[in-house]
Amino acid sequence: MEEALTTIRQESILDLRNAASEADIYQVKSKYIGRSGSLTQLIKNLITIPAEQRAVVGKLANEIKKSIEAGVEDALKCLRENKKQQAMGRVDIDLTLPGRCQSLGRRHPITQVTDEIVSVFTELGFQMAEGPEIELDFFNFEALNIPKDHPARDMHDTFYISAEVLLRTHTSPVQIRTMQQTKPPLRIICPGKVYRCDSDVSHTPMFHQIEGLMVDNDISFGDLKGILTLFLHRIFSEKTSIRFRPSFFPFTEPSAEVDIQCVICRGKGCRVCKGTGWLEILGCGMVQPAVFRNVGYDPETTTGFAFGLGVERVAMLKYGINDIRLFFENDLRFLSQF
Ligand code: 2NL
Repeated sequence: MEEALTTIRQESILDLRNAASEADIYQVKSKYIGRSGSLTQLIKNLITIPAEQRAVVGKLANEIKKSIEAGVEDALKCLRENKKQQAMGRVDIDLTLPGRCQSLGRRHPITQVTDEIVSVFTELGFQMAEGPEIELDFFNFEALNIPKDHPARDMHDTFYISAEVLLRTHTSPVQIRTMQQTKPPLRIICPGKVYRCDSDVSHTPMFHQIEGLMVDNDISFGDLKGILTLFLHRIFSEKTSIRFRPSFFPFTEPSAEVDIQCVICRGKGCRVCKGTGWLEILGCGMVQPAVFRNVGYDPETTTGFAFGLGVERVAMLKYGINDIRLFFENDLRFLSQF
């Protein structure tokens, strides 16, 4: 029996040494000291040997059992430690490779031009004002001297939500709301998204507009010309010629459209300016007394000028872009040039 024990001890040591996985180790454990393991069986059979030998052999058998248990624990610990080391020292990451370049984001060209325009006016003491894109007919049309049957409504290609609710077609309602809430004097600049049911190379159903309004008791057309000339010289260049042309808007009287010298041909006449040498850039005028009356201002003592421009149009002329849709396709090859 002692011989059998020695064999068990030696073989179990060899088996544990060859065990390559946790499953292997548990198999070795059960082979020797499991319920029907060889050492377990042998211990059960101790009863069959003479009592004087039993004490010695029993002690030896117990020692072997203990050493197999300890061997199994050691083997498991060793295996787990190895796995951890392997995971930490994995060589499938090449630390010498250069890092992946994280490209820096930037503001959309429309946002850049908007910010640039707004900052020219905030430097002149204008305050930025914003308002809702879903508007009431009253703020978008009625208060601006455009009643329901007015032909100017056709030009606006309005998206109606219901008879009285619509997507604003310009940012003028922001100025109406601001005037309703504040007494003059007033200097505000109102950038924002506007909507018109129109779509081709120079029109998108949503575009960006900036309107400005200056109100006090002695504002003249001279103030309008001075401020808008200064503004256009800042956005384009000091050398750009500017002209004011008579025009019509229901909410201003007198009204004008402002042209800049063609940025492409410098006034000689080309395809972009249709041979005229001039490009229309904004609309403006002295605020209609009716508009002041609609917001509760006294039209006898209140004067002011207002103007409106399309941001996409300014950006297209500034950067020589011929298709407005490029701004909305989100192609980074286009957008990252600005
Ligand atoms: C254009 C013309 C313009 C205004 C907008 C305005 C606003 C109020 C009162 C009076 Cl609250 N006028 N805005 C005035 C003249 C022209 O825009 O062609 N925009 C692209």
